[in-house]
Amino acid sequence: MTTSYKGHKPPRRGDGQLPSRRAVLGGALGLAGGAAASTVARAAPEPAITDIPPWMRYLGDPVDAAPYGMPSEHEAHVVRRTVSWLTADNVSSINFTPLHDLDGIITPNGVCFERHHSGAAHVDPAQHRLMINGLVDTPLVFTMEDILRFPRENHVYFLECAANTGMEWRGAQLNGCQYTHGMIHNVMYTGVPLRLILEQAGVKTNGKWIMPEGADAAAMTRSIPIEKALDDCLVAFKMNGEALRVEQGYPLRLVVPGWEGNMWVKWLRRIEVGDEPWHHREETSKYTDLLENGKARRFTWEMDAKSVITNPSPQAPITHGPGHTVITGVAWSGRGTVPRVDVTIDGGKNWQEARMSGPSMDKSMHRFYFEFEWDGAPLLLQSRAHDSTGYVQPTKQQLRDWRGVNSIYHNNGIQTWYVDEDGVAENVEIS
Ligand SMILES: Nc1nc2c(c(=O)[nH]1)N[C@H]1C(S)=C(S)[C@@H](COP(=O)(O)O)O[C@H]1N2
Ligand SMILES: [Mo]
Repeated sequence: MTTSYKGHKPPRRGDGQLPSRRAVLGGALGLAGGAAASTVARAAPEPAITDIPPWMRYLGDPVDAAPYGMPSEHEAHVVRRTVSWLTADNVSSINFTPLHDLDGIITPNGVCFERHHSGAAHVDPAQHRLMINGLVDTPLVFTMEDILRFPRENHVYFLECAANTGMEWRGAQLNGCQYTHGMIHNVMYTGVPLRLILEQAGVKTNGKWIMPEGADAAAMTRSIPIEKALDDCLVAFKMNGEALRVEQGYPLRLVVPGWEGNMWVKWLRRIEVGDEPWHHREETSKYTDLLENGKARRFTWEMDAKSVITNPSPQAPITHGPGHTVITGVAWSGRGTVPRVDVTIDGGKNWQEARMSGPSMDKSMHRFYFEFEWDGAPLLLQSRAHDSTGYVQPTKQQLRDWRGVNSIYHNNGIQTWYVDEDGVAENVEIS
């Protein structure tokens, strides 16, 4: 099988953060497959199973060895990573979720990506307060103990930074789904509906917007319409059953389901009610899309449907050679569920429906799988999400036709991985 693609060998697992050449493929790949179903096992007997391993010869750790459990030492590579040239300092910074090392739909707390404008604040919950002020009948202040006396709810939601995949607007750049798509996490939140807290203070009839404020040195603020605040926003204190991590806003964060991550104010200390948006920095100079005609898209809150193949991908090559191969990835939509994801192995000539697996919840991540017989020829892998509103994930070129290339936000275009004969994957685009 031939292709016009000429590239270098991309870095192997673990060092994928080097920007790859902006590879563009003009080539045509035929459809792989057709091979007879192969066995995925090896012939018995084998010493690794017939010999007694060291860990069967001695007693294991006592139950008090790890009061707070950590992953196996063999999983030490499953970590958040930074991109050195992207983040000059590590305080106003970003790191990335290792999507290629995860499965299912829940992001473990220790690897949820972090985005801080002024570092992660260490807040004493005993001294922490949440104030509701502005256009309300009674300005109120709540302690953490007060918050825990409201009825609480549990919901699984994804949080995606609007800048996720932002480095790819002009062409394929970062070599790994951790770097191209890892500004997302998906956890179960326990929290109080913001509506109940606002109702206690009594929103005045001219109260049309809220402005949440963080207790970090950035004092992060955003304007959110009151309709959203009263609909499904949560004031959350737990993630995946345990207290929020410091990095995620301990002890209190705002959850704004389906909307861009910047609005999910961490270390939440104050919510002001107003009659118009505040036009703060994060909704004027940042988190807006400058179009070709000089106008900017603003208040683009909802995250459009998106998907990415996490395995194989540049940090997770196919190592087993040709034969039965499992492709997997994640999909999400800020407008609902993702009932369908299509996968192509030939750069979009033929699409096949992937198998969705796991709970399908509104504004949560979804997991898909696609199993096939790999004939060992190069692959051009893509996935395409369809959300519950009928919206279909666009190509990157469609996005550029609509919005130009000035923005770094809201890039939900279809991702392509080129996989060579050795199973090594690289971030490319198809022209
Ligand atoms: N107080 C405060 N809240 C904040 C931020 C911040 O810097 N300070 N960063 C925002 C941005 S830009 C994003 S994408 C999300 C990131 O949430 P995470 O750190 O849990 O991934 O938090 C948002 N909330
Ligand atoms: Mo963000």
